[in-house]
Amino acid sequence: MNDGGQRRYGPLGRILVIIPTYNEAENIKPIVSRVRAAVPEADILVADDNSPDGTGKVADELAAEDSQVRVLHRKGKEGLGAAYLAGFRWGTEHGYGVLVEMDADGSHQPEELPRLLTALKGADLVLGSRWVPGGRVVNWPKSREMISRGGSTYSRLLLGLRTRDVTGGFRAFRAETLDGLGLDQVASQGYCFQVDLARRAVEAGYHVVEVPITFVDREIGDSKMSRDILVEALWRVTAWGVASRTNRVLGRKAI
Ligand SMILES: Nc1nc2c(ncn2[C@@H]2O[C@H](COP(=O)(O)OP(=O)(O)O)[C@@H](O)[C@H]2O)c(=O)[nH]1
Ligand SMILES: [Mg+2]
Repeated sequence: MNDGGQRRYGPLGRILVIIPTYNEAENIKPIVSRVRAAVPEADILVADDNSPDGTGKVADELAAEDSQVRVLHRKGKEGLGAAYLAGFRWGTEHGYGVLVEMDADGSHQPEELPRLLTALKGADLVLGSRWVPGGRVVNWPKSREMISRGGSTYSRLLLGLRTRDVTGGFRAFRAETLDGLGLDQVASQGYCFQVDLARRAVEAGYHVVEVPITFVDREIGDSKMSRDILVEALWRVTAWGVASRTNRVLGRKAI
């Protein structure tokens, strides 16, 4: 918990990098090898939603060659949130002390992961952040940048968060932090999953640190961002904002 920086943090323990995939057959090999090179001690869990393009099969081939690569085969496309929840469950059951979220498409650069892990030595949760000084985006269409910045600003205002990048998906959690987030109650499926976890961490009083990252737009494959995902994010964030304000007025604890 955050007690003004006085807390002494324990060692990080074993690291699991969870990579959710849906149709990332061409991206998965390069990203796995970059993670292995950047953080050789970390294990990797690919959480694939039965991608029609055969990503799961490519991941199986990688796992067959390297005992530090594992694959979680899920039965169908259930969204980013559900894939991460399954990955977190697998990771905590297998005794990992650190669980990392990272996209498969190269937008999150594995070479920046050591900086996130260093910051986690003195934090409960580290967010890779595009919107703090030193953070930036490369090759992202202006429209996507507007949606992302707008989503962060809207979430920050409604939920009273001080973190700048609330929607990003390059993060490192201590396992104890995940234990305290009430993951059983998380219903968010799409990208608002990231907002949901960030607000839960802040509300639980965890020490959340942002580390600047350079986010590079994917070169291969398609984004899974959709209108449905945006609509889900908008209504959920609005509902959380209204609920936390109402609870504050009534003196109840928000969930
Ligand atoms: N397992 C799983 N992975 C997903 C799903 N939706 C997106 N992803 C993965 O989540 C990561 C981020 O998605 P991406 O399409 O790059 O989103 P964008 O960067 O916001 O355009 C990528 O690694 C995707 O393959 C899903 O429904 N299931
Ligand atoms: Mg992407």
